[in-house]
Amino acid sequence: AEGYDFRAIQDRWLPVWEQLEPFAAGRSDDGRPKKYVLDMFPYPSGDLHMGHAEAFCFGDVLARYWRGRGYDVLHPIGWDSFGLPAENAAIKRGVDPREWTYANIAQQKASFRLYAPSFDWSRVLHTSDPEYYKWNQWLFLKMYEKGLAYRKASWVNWDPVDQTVLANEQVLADGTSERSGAVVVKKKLTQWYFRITDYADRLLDDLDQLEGKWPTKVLNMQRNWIGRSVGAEVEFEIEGRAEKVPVFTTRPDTLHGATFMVVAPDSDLAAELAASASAEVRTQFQAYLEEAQKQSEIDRQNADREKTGVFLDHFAINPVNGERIPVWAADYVLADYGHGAIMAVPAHDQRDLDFARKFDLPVRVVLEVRDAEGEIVADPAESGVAASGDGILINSGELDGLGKTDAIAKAIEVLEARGTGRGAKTYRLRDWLISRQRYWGTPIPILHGADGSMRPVEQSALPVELPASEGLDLKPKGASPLGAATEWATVVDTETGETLTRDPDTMDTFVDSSWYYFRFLSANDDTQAFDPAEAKKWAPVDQYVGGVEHAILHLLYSRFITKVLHDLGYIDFEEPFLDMLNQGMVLLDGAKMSKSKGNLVEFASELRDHGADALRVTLAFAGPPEDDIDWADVSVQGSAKFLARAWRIADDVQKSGSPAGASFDSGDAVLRRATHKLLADAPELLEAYKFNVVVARLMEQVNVTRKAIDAGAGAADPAVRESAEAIAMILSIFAPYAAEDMWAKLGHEPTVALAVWPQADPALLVEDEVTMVVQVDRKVRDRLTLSASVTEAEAEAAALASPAVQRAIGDREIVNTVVRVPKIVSIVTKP
Ligand code: ANZ
Repeated sequence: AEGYDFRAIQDRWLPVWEQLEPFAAGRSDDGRPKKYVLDMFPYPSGDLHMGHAEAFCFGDVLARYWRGRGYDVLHPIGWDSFGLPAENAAIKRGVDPREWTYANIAQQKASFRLYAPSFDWSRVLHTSDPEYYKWNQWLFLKMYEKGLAYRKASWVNWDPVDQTVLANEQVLADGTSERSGAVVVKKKLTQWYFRITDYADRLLDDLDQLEGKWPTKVLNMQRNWIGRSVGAEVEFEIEGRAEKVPVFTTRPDTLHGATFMVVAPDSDLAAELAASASAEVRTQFQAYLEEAQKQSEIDRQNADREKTGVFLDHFAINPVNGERIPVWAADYVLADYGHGAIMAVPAHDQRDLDFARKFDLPVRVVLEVRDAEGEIVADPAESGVAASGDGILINSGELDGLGKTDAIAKAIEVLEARGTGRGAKTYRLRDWLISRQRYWGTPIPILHGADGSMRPVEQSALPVELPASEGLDLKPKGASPLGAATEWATVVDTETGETLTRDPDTMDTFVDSSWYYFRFLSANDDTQAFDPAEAKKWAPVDQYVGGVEHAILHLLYSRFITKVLHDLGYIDFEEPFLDMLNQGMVLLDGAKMSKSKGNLVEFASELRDHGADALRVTLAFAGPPEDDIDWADVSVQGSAKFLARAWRIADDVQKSGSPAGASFDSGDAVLRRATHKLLADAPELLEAYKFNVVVARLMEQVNVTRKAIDAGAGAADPAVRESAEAIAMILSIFAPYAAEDMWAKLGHEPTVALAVWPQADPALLVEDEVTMVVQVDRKVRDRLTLSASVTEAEAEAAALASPAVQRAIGDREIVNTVVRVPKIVSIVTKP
């Protein structure tokens, strides 16, 4: 057929590529540098959607770009295929979660096939394959050995709809579940944790290395999430209790102002103190605890909430002045932050002040704080406003006269000398709760003895495979459905004859995705999780592409596991993802697309109607990749027209009979300059993620090439072929099919994807020079050689700097200067 026909072109090249497998990484053993370019792997919850189309387009642009620069690129694909949606679909429709999952994967694979990201298909992984999750279990056991995986009973976030435990990270700011939307409540359960808090400092400090490479927003979200606070741990004696109680404070300088102590109602300490209180206090406390447990953590931290609490009938001793202070339980203190107990300093802390005023507790000022005018601020007890700023210590013994910072240091010194406290840090970060009471996940490889003992499953017995779902009730009940698979769950120790029970819980799927980028290096290796030699060659990931919704969870866990693998000696680096691009969202009419809103643009139908190339060019051209794309504002037809124009250039060159392989040192000079400018600029633009600018530059290049052909050079001009080849190579990162067809028309073998881009010729990048005439009082006094793109100011300055011009002006006054760049500067003087 005549003309550009995207369907014919797709049909022509897809089988050729599949035959060639040009994207298998590591095939060239010629010492070329490597790049590991990775898109966050998809969850198989249906077919691919426009969000996938966008993210995988951008990842592929970068992968293809680096190949064009001569790199050996690893660009793998896999599926994050365990998790709740499969299970929920199974419960709703009675299908097997396994069948549902793998059917969706097959559909997504088929869509990817036509969309044609340059994946290395020889390394495909699915986290729900035993070949994959075997290594989750291996990782778990390594961490168990190191004490990094442990079990404890604690208050956990409980999703009453999904009937499962949630990690802190899965509870949204409004206290609802990220998954079901239900209001999350607290429940005390024995669960498995990964000790990520051991790594808090490293996770925080190493973020500095990513500065300028990761989006600032993501770095800050991680910093806030880890939430390091620096201060002191102070030990308070409690009358009638043998052991002292530590509190965490950022303000040890205010110790002399501590007039009461507050413990979290849901802490063990509160329960213990209440137990030895009067019957009346016990009843009050019980009622208060029940009330507190209904509040979300967010509400409890809300400073504006009316303060509530119960006096626990106990007194603590302030270690710096021996003062006897009452101990209260109040829900504004959280059980799992710091030590779950605080020293309350109402004069200098607003929450404590609100509480003191409500319950009539003493307020003692220990810092003289001044306002902006230099006046001492009003007494907090009267004003109701805590004096939280810096000031001079008073009423504080040896701290008197010091400023806040010095007093903090001195207070820590004093505490340490007396053995009643020390400098300390605390973190907002909690240990990672990894057990789930659900079916569709990796079984935890632990066996429980009847006596409550635990033993790890032998490495040689891995994987512990999931039993079939048939016959199991998958409906969430708060206990894992695996417990009911009696045959599976019961193991008899062959040596001792002891009957053991398998741990029935499965792992959080964030465990699966915390190390999958290592598995791609050795996806088919059944002897190890990954080969350290392969990791040395390919890892870390040079370029990661994915949604900002993973800014905390997935990225923090991945960084943690990378550090663990480093400490275990498997790798020699500590950060998994060197550069990161967070793509925006694809919207429609300014709104997020969703099935329920009925405003879904279907990827499959866009792909069918417009083809992969037009879709990809549209996504890349829509704007900076970090910005949202409104599908109502883009023109896929416009992209298709551009592709047809580009393709026709190669078609014209082919028809002109100009030979491939001719040298490019002649031909239309203006066109050659444009081509080389494009070759020079594209890399820098692409590395700065300015994909849209590069598409615009390609459009321009197509236009100037067409102009050159029409203006007489004709399609046989070597400069036209040179331009067409450059267009094909650069266009191939956005529109691989059209570019491949162009490449063939230009007389080359497939595939353009492996053609290394030519270097721009520096001689052709030198800007044109022009001769500028300088007149003084209408007489030509000098001729200057200047850049054609000289500005008016530069031209005027150059003219005035000319000795010949200065001589001609002499000491007369200049009354007028007319500048016409780049031709003439005309100076008029006062006679
Ligand atoms: C005395 C004090 C005096 C405090 C003062 C502050 C100001 P960040 O910065 O968020 O780490 N605190 C400690 N543990 C707590 C818990 N489990 N629940 C609620 N509050 C807790 O906050 C640290 C401060 O928050 C600590 O320093 C403690 O109050 C309180 F003028 O101690 B401070």
